[in-house]
Amino acid sequence: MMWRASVLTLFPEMFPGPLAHSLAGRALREGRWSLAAEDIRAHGEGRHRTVDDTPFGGGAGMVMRPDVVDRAIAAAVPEGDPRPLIYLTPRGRLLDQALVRELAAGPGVVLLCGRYEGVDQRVIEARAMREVSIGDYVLSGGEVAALVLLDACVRLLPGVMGAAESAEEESHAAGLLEYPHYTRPAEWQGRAVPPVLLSGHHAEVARWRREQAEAATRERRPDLWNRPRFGTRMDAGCGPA
Ligand code: 6GU
Repeated sequence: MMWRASVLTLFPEMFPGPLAHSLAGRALREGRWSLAAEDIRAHGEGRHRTVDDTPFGGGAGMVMRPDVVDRAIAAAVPEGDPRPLIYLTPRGRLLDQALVRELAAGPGVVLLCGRYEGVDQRVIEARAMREVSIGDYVLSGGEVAALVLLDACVRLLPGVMGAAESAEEESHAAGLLEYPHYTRPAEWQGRAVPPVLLSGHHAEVARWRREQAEAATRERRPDLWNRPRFGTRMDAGCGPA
């Protein structure tokens, strides 16, 4: 079965957007995944197709109505659809490569993009949505976050990516940042490529890359560096049975 994505949004014209290009776009044309955008506005209330209202308890901004959002979901998702329903919100759990792998391995996703101050919490609970954030900063809506999540999932689908990128994936999955990359010319604006990369000593190249990856991770991402990493001698016997 094809991996299927449905996106509920007030801005359906933002999809597929960048996902029509490059790797994801080719995979979309090849039928390795599908994308459907559902316009939440089509399920709005009254002649003006109202989708939002002022927050109970007061405060700034507008909140998307639960009845409107629920109708949009009902229109986009048949009864018994096995796909997880994900609400993209800065209140959600952080998206990481483990969640990306889990979602890519399943039947697809249904993504709800909020605008304004957010979505009425009752429809989030009633539909048992998973709340997901892509990072600790605030976007103007969930659409760009949905594009990020889809890009990360689609590149893992069978047949989408080449062998080179597959190998690269393993570095980050192992909890390390990538080593730096170099290509021709061997000298550029007085800057030489690290000589070990021109030496032809494969074991030394591998050791140098490992050291570079570890140094970058230690300096830039102490949160990753201080996390238990499997496949290192330090944690021998501490991994899953
Ligand atoms: Cl999922 N939505 C919005 N609006 N802002 C975000 C986000 C999501 N993730 C990080 N910032």
